[in-house]
Amino acid sequence: MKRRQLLTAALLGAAGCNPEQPHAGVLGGMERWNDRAQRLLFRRTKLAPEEPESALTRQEDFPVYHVAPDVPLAPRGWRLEIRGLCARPLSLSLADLQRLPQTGMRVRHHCVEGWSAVASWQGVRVSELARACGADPRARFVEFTSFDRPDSDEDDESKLPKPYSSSWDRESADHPQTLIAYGMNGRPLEPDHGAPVRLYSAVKLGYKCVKYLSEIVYQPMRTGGYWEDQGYEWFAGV
Ligand SMILES: Nc1nc2c(c(=O)[nH]1)N[C@H]1C(S)=C(S)[C@@H](COP(=O)(O)O)O[C@H]1N2
Ligand SMILES: [Mo]
Repeated sequence: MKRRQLLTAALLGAAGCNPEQPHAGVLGGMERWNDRAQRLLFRRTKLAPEEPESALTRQEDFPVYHVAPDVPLAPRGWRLEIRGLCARPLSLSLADLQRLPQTGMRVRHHCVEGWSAVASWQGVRVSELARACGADPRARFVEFTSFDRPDSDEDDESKLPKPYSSSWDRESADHPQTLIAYGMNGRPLEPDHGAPVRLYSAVKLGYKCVKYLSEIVYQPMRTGGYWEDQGYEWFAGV
């Protein structure tokens, strides 16, 4: 087993979760209750602290994660698709995203595996994209999907493992410190960290911040995600 899988197994063991049925039974019920409580407590205007420049982690010391065996590279003609419950579905190139109002923040990243690191991030707010596509208020959830996919010998397209993804509550997605980031530490986002663009937020744990982003879907119901489907907490607020 890889280190990540071992840690996952340890965490699931400690939490008493059954990885086969992460949302079933008493623990599943407790988790849904906990999600609701966290959503109620979450304040969309409360900002996470900005870190001083001196706290920046050296780029080469910022850990790198992807589920694909090699660094995922954007497919030719990559665009970010925005669809679902919205008035004007969008298909945006990197240049299109860079023409939208830019926001920056220098914040600390928190991974459930216990490490944290600081970088500055440049990009466009998800709330800005919600405005641009006319996202419906009935879309209480947003799903972010990547082109980062675990390895498989499967030839049948329909049986391939699902790409890395995560679904969010709309409040957290629309938080002012939730960005579609195309820059890290003032330079174009590198393939290691999710190029061409990634989701990045100061209000969620690392695994909610989908790298190698390909699609944003506004939806009326909550779905899971790569780690969420394996028993990790769904709300995962910082
Ligand atoms: N597509 C994709 N996004 C991902 C992951 C991943 O494996 N694939 N790992 C997540 C986890 S667990 C963390 S902590 C952060 C790590 O971001 P980094 O690789 O830039 O440090 O990305 C998150 N987003
Ligand atoms: Mo993580």
